[in-house]
Amino acid sequence: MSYQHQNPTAAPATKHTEIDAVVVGAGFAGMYMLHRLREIGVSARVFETGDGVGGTWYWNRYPGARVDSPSMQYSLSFSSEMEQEWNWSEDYSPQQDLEAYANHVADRFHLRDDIQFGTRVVSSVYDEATERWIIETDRGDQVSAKYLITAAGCLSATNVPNFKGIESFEGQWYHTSRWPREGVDLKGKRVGIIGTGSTGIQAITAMAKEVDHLTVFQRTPNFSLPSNNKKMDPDYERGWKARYPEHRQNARESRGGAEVIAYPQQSALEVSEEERNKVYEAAWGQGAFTLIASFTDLMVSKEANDTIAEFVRNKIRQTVKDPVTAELLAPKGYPLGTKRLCVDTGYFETYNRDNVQLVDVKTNQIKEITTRGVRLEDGTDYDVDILVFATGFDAMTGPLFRMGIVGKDGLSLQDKWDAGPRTYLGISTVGFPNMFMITGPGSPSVLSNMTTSIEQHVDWITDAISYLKRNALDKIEATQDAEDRWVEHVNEVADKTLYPHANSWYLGANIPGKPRVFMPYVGGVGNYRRKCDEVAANDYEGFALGATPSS
Ligand code: N01
Repeated sequence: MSYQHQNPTAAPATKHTEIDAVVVGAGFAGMYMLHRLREIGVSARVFETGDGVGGTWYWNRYPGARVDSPSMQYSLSFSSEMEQEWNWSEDYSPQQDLEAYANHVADRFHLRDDIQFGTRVVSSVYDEATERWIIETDRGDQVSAKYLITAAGCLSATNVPNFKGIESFEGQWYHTSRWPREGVDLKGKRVGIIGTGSTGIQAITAMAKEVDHLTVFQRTPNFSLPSNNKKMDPDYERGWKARYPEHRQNARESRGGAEVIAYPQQSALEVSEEERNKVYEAAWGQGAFTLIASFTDLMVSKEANDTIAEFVRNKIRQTVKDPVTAELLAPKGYPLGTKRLCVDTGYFETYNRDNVQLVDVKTNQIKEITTRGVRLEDGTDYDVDILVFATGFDAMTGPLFRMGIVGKDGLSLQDKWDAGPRTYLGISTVGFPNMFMITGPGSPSVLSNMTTSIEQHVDWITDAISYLKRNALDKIEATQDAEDRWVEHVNEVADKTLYPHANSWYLGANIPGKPRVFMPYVGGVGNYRRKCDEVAANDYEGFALGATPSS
């Protein structure tokens, strides 16, 4: 696959450029949004911090970066020609393939003409006098837009913990989501990595094969399932393509935005231990998230969850040869799936290598970064040449706050969400008229196959703007009552599950001081879509619509 990096980009916006819509971010969400806005005759400008398209797949180029939704489903469905013509090389695509695909989308639909790269939105202020958004960038652009559409992703605001002494480190350090395009030469190096979430697990597995020595600093072990990734079987791909519309429809109606072959019908507690383990073994063999769909109650009953958690812990114990390391890697104290499940390609086996050492930084925390590496509370020093932070993101709200969004009455989004995000459908928030969030907090977003959820939001937003146009309207804002009821519903469904039982980034628990609120909507992609469609069919129930005096 080849693509051009130096394709044309939109000319910088001049001061006070007037435009219908500003879209922030040129990942799959921003690109598809631009495409749809053009279709309905809405002028748009996309601002993108990076110098290329792809969002997550532009930034996260650390060794081992790979998607954990199946390639045939983690892709855009809006163009059946593209769907048929594009070929994926593996069941679970590596970053390189996904970035190439993103570039293909941009080229195929000539999207770069309206994307301004290398430009960060730093301020987005709603001007009540003109009822327009004034958007400013770090390159001095000032644009006035009727609509502000955020497409900056849920996991794009990087989190580097505030470790004492980090500035004194004399080696090189990197956050995984800001990995240099030219790569990092790890050969012969002593590397330390902090963090064992989805990113750490992938990076550790890949880097261990390259480095001289790898020290893994683990605070919380994670449940990780084998992907069983392999080269794409051309027959499988052909078969899938022959029934693409049906597969896509099933994904749209599913719980998680990806087609499920068969939904479970039984509780894990209804069957004998022997029968249960047989089901788990079969699902383990199929790989990735199949395991969590083995029984109906794994995410709602602690007792049921304990059975699957112990099954996975036993797999870890069987894989890792050193029993002390195995026990440190076996997650305890939170239900499986309540922190994002990880998917790997030989992660636990990595700890059988002579050049990999696991260090527990839960009981003996990181005290500081020294000139030569990492020092723990008890004074133990680990000297490294390169330090890698796989320490995650200020999820969901972080990317929005970094855009400097200020709505009516001078209220910043940050202040409005001081106690946690409040939205209607995860798309809109009271006090911020004509602002749409793609995969915002309160929508299935990170609990789903992202491409399915992105397309659903973009289509809904496009329909909403078309509706306004058709009815000579140009103002849309959630009502307080609708927002309050939606927030209540989001919390209610989350509280019926085990999700709130872990310190996860879903709850903001990874960022010191962040309010503890469960952010994504756990009610399922299919149910959520039906609710959104119902709102639209009822003339945008729960929204106040209007026309600006000059329109
Ligand atoms: O980030 P994370 P991530 N001292 O927040 C540790 C998606 N994704 O980048 O758990 C020591 O999950 C932290 O420890 P703890 C996916 O949705 C998808 O890995 O807070 N350690 C944790 O181990 C994923 O969930 C894909 O105790 C510290 C780690 O850093 C999301 O992105 C691939 C620390 C952070 O884990 C984020 O994943 C990759 C400290 N002070 C990512 N601070 C695929 O599709 C943090 N940690 C495959």
